[in-house]
Amino acid sequence: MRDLFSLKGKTAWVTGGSYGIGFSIACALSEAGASIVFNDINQELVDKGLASYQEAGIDARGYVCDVTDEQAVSETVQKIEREAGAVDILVNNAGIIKRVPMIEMSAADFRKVIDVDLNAPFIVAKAVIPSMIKKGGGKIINICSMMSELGRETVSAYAAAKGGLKMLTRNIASEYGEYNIQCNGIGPGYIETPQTEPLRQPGHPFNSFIISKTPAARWGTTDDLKGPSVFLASPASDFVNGHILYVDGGILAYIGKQPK
Ligand code: NAP
Ligand code: GCO
Repeated sequence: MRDLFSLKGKTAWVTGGSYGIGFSIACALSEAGASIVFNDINQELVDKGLASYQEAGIDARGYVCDVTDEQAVSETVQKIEREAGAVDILVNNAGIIKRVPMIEMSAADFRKVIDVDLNAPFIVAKAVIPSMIKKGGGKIINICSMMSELGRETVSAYAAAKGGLKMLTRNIASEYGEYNIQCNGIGPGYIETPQTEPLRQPGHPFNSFIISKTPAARWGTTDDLKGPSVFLASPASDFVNGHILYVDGGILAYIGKQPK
């Protein structure tokens, strides 16, 4: 049973893995035996990430790469393959959000969110799949969202991107499953990271709202994503494909706490 969850000898690339959810997932994959590579958008963040990995006892490799830049991604894949070996496990984690009422949002801002949250996972997956096919298989985990299923005010671009990422996940599973590539998604609920910090400010109404919509009656932590990530990255999920695993404390199953 232990071997089912072992990532020994595997190379895992976590995009945007300097901190937040990506960093936590990378630590979990490392604990399961994988070698970790990550990228971030500038050297300062990569250096910050390298220091954090070192502090966690992980000998990670970091690369400066904007995941929306197809040329940069292609060059980074070549560097990773030379220095760390071909990517066995890809976690498309890098993402942004812009919270703006839709009719006030510029088309440029809408496009930027789509570019990072949907186009980039396509670009990076496209870059690593050929080597996965040559190696006889691989694992792709796309970090989706509650907004892959639900909408809410001010997140139109993000919801459109994450809804699209759900279907891109299913399509990669459909198109490359015959090469022993499993492509699944993780849909985190509301997690305590820099991305949600604005929503968690003291007195922000969203905080009590989320608690009322979550059966677990708490915000998630990045630790909550560790087990599901190892599962989807390991042989334990070799017959799981095109699935979005929601790690949301039950939000999607719950109408919300009844007013007393
Ligand atoms: P975060 O704290 O904002 O971290 C996102 C990471 O992605 C950062 O390291 C960021 O670097 C990097 N990144 C952004 N644009 C990039 C680009 N073009 N190229 C390379 N790296 C880039 O976010 P998070 O909360 O950890 O979320 C990580 C993923 O989980 C995202 O896809 C997010 O949509 C998703 N998610 C988050 C939650 C939540 O509640 N937090 C829930 C569901 C899903 P910079 O610092 O330079 O921007
Ligand atoms: C928001 C939040 C959410 C979370 C996450 C939920 O503004 O609604 O940022 O989008 O980040 O995606 O799963």
